[in-house]
Amino acid sequence: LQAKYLKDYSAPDFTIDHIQLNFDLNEPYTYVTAISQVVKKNKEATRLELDGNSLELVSVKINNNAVEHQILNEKLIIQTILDSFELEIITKLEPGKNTSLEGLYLSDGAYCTQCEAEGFRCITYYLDRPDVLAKFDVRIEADKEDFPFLLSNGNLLDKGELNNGRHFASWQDPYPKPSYLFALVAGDFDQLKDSFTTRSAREVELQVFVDKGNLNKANHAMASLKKSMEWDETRFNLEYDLDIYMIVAVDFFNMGAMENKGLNVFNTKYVLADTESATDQDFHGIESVIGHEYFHNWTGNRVTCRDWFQLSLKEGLTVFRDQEFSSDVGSRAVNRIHAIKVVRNQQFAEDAGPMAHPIRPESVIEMNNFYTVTVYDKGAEVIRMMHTLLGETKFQKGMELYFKRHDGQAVTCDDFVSAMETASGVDLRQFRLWYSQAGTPIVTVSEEYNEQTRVYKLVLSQNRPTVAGNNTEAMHIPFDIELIDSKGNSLFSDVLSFTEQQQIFTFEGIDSQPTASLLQNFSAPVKIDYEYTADHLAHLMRYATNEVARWEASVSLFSKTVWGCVAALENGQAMQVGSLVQDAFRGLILDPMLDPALIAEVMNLPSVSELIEQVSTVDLDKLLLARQFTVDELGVACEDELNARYHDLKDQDTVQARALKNACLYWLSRVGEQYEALIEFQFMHADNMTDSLAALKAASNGEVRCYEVLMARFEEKWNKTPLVMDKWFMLQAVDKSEKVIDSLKALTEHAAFSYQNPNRVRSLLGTFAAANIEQFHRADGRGYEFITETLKLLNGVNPQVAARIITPLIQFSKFDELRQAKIKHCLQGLLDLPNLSKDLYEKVSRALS
Ligand code: BAL
Ligand code: ZN
Repeated sequence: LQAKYLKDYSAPDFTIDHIQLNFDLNEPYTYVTAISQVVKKNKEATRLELDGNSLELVSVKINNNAVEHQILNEKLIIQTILDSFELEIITKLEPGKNTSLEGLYLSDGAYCTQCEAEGFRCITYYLDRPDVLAKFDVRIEADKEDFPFLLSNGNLLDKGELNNGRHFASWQDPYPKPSYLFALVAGDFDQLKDSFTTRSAREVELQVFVDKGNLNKANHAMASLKKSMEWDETRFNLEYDLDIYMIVAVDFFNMGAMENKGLNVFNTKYVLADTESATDQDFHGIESVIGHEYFHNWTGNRVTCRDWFQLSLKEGLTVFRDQEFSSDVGSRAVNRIHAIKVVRNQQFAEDAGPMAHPIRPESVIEMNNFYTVTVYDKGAEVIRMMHTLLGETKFQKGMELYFKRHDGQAVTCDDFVSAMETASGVDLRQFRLWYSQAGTPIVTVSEEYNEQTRVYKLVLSQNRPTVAGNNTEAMHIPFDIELIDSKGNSLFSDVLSFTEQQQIFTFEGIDSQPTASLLQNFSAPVKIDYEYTADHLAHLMRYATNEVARWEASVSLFSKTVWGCVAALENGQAMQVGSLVQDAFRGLILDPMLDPALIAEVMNLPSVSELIEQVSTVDLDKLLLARQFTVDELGVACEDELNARYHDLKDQDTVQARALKNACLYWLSRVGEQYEALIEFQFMHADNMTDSLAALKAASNGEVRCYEVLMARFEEKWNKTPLVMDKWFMLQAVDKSEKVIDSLKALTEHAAFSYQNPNRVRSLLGTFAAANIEQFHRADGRGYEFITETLKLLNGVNPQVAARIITPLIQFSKFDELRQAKIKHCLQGLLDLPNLSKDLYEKVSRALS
């Protein structure tokens, strides 16, 4: 299997400026006729090579005449001396058998497509690369009764009846686009309609399509879409450009959603919601993903990527935009904390594992493996750093110039940075290293205070991991700090421009040793190496001006306590959670000035995997004991405060109140048996999914006796609602008891479970691997074996989903030798599979090399 390299990029020899696509949708066979207008770009070229994947070719014609051709390594090759010509290709597909959910497939009786990154080549032979932009005309024919809606990109031109109960629709997209943005949907849906008037007074028709019977669950998605459209006009000065915007929710989908021009296809998880069946977190997720896909219309569709190595050009930027959207319409601090956790928890782990890559990767075997937290979330942090360095006004000037220069083009990450640089006048030459350098830099901090001169010095030095083939020059790190005096007054607050290997920052007129709040707001995706004292952190928890910095201090204080307990275990001493730590958390729970949702974030203590990210090797068994001990001690110490806050909030109907109330319940669940009744009461009387699910989670966490009964009631009520069953499957997957693997095996036979549905697989099996640290990493290796068996099965069903679920199995470098040996044995078993997919091959071979 051959890797592709960024350095080998060359512009295409031929391009296609128009394509007419005709779909004759039928089971078992669907015929696709593609008529492309091909234009030679490189005068020397005589060989047209079209991409294909698992296609059955029916015929090929040039200018209406059959033409000689060859199929080599899935590519269709035609020799030609013509400068421009019409190419007609007919292919025969079997959508009903397509379980990979790439290209054209059936999802619960509806046809739909997924073409990003390279799925269009599963539909027809084509120049399937993002720098070939064509205008698409699409005609769809299907049975009218089973598929009353026939949808594609752009505007509806025509529709009508045909013989034999069939009908057709013709669509035209006026904007040239790469093939990855093509979409087709045909099915029977409920349709929610609305409209949006843009600020230049154009009326846009909005339509959300959902499975029959779900219309009442589409309102939040529609409201989110309108909010997104308005926000993009206000904050980014960007207006929608077609007369219609459609969103279709499908149950079988590999990703969260897809930004196809004018016709977004969504995973039902990010569309369907009502308070009875969806949590506050689900509502938030929907708003943010609807926003994300909508924002792609400019950052991704109007200006797209030259090649797939540039994926972060559209994804990093669009994640940044969706984060800003969520922060402008909701709590900025809470949204920032969520984003920081994703990077610290998942991206740092990726950077430390075999799949480490820069946000602009340099080599790829399977592109689907690079829709990663690095490209997306670290990519968004890189955009955020530019925003920090430039400020909002100059950043927006940069965006304006970017669109002025590149609207309608396929460009590179460097084109984006250049636009930012030219428009702002800020030198970003050194900053560009963030695009080419993989790994997480570590910033070591030391300080000096001189009472006589009243000078305080902060010494920063940066260490960058060596990742093969990457340079290790000093990077430009925006380093946000605050200095606070002993009374809690702020002495200094600004972003330091840290650009050298080692740099000393001097502050004059400082009357006493200050407490430093470092890397505030996570101003760069780096780790900090600094010996905080518990007093220092408790001081920051109380006095840091920045709310995120206060949360940050609590994370560090908790982590320090846990690692202190691990050290005690190693030295044969008793574990301890000091009174300072207890007081800090106690004070916080009752703080009347803080947003309850923010307190809930603090109480949502760092998970085992977050803690593992803080060290280079880990004794997992000791860490599990130490963390649980710390949590339990804090629960007991704060019992009165938790109880008081719970009862104070229990009847308040806001997202923030529910978040804190349920955090209190979660902590209380392990304090004593007396809280079982409270958990049960909340479950039985909840009128919304947030509270029901929180009660179940507390019951599971507290291992209370009624847990099984509550789970059974929940199942009975929701077994016909797949998205809610996913929540139930997730709870099953994090069961910490020894019997969990046997239970999960049995649950794969559950009527609501299917290996073919990515949401089900991710909830039951993905959650086990990613979130049940105790049982996945059990010392006898059964957790690894169970997931390996699952992966062998999924390899043949849906390679993309398999390659997502394998992540925890390849991130093993911090564990003990025994566990590593067991994992490697499992990975070798996968590598030996005769039909191993490219997706799994790339990850397994990197892990074993
Ligand atoms: N482009 C793939 C899905 C997304 O990032 O929006
Ligand atoms: Zn995206």
